[in-house]
Amino acid sequence: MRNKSIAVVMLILLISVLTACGAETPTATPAASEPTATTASATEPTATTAQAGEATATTAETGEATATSGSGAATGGGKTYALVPKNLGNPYFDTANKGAQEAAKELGVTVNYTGPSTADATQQIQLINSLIAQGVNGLAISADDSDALVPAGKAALDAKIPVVSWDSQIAQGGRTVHVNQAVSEDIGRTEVQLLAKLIGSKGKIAILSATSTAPNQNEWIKWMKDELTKPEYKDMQLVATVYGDDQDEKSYTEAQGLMTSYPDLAGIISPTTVGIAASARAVTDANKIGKVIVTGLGTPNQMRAYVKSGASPAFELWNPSDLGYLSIYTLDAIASGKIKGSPGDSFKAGKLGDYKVDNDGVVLLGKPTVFDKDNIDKFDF
Ligand code: RAM
Repeated sequence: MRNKSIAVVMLILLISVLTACGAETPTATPAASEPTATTASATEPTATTAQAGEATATTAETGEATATSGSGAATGGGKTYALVPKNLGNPYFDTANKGAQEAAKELGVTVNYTGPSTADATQQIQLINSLIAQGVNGLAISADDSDALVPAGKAALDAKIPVVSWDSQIAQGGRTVHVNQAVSEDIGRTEVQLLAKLIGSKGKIAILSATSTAPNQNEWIKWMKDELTKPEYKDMQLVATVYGDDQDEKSYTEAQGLMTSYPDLAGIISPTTVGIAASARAVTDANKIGKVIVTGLGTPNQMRAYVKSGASPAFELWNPSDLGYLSIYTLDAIASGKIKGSPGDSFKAGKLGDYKVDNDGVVLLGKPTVFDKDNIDKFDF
C-alpha cells in the first residue's frame, strides 16, 4: 500500500516536471521557401509555385518593377496567374516557365505552373475549369486544341478572368490575345527551306508532328505543304505525316516506323521539340546519320549532340524563356487594366521592350534563330 502511494506521488511529480518544461509534440512545418512539386494529374492542379514577393514590388501607377530588398516585400496586388503548358515534363515548357517566373518576380505577382500530364485537350479543359473555380486572376494557356478550348476560355472570360493563349493558340472567342512565338507562315516555309538545303532539294521526306489536334503544328504544316508546291521542290516528295503526341517514346517509334516504311527516306521535318530529339535519336540508333536528315524545331540543349554528329545539322527555334516572359507581361497588362488587349493596344514587357496587339489579337515575339554547329554552343536552354 505504502509502495503504491509512493509510485502515485512520483508519477504526479514526473507529469508536473514535464509540463513545466513545456514538452510538446513536435509538429512538421514545411519550409515556406520550398516550391511544391508539379502535378501529374490534371484534376488536381497544385503546381510549382514561385513566390514573386521576395524582392520586387510593382507600383500601381506605372507598373514598373521597383526593387525592394529583403524577404516579405509587398507583392504587386498579390495577383495569382496560372501558366498552363500543353503538357508537363517537356523541357521546352519548363524553359518557358523560367521566363514566366522571372516576369512574375519583376511584376510582383505569383505564377503557378500547372498542366495536364499528356498533351490532351480534355484533361486541359478539366484543369482550366478547376482553375476558374479556384478564382485565379488570369490564365496563360498553350492550347492542346484550338476550338475545343473556346468554351472553357469563354467561361473564364465570363468570370472576369483574363485569358491569353501563348505558343499554341485558342481560337478567337476563347481568349483575349494570343502571344505568338513567330509568324506561322515563316516557320512553315523556313522548315522546308532548311531541309531542302540539307538534302539538295531531292528525295522522300516526312513530317513527324506533335498531336493531330495541336493548333500551332497544324498551322505550320499547312505552310510547309504550301511551300512544297513551289517548282524548286519538284524532286522532294512528302510521303507521310505522322504524330508522336509530344511523347518521347511514341515519337521515337513513329520515326522508326517511317524509316521502315520508306527505306530510302531522305529527311524528316519535326516541328516539335519532343519529336525532333526523338527522331534524331532514332536515326542515330538506326545507323542512318547522313542518310536521313532531321530538322525542325528543337531546343539547343536537347539537339547539341545531334548537330555535332550530323543527325540534325541545323534546326530552329525562338527562345522559350522569352515567350513565357512575354506571355506573363501580356496577361498582367490586361489583368491590371493597363490595356484591354484590343488591336492597337501597346504595352511594355520589361527587358523585352514595347509590344503591340495586332489586328488579329496577336502579340508577336519575333524571329526564330537557326542553330547549327557554328553557334549551338552559345546557347543554353
Ligand atoms: C513542343 C510543343 C510546343 C512547340 C514546340 C516547338 O515543345 O509542341 O507547342 O511550340 O514543340
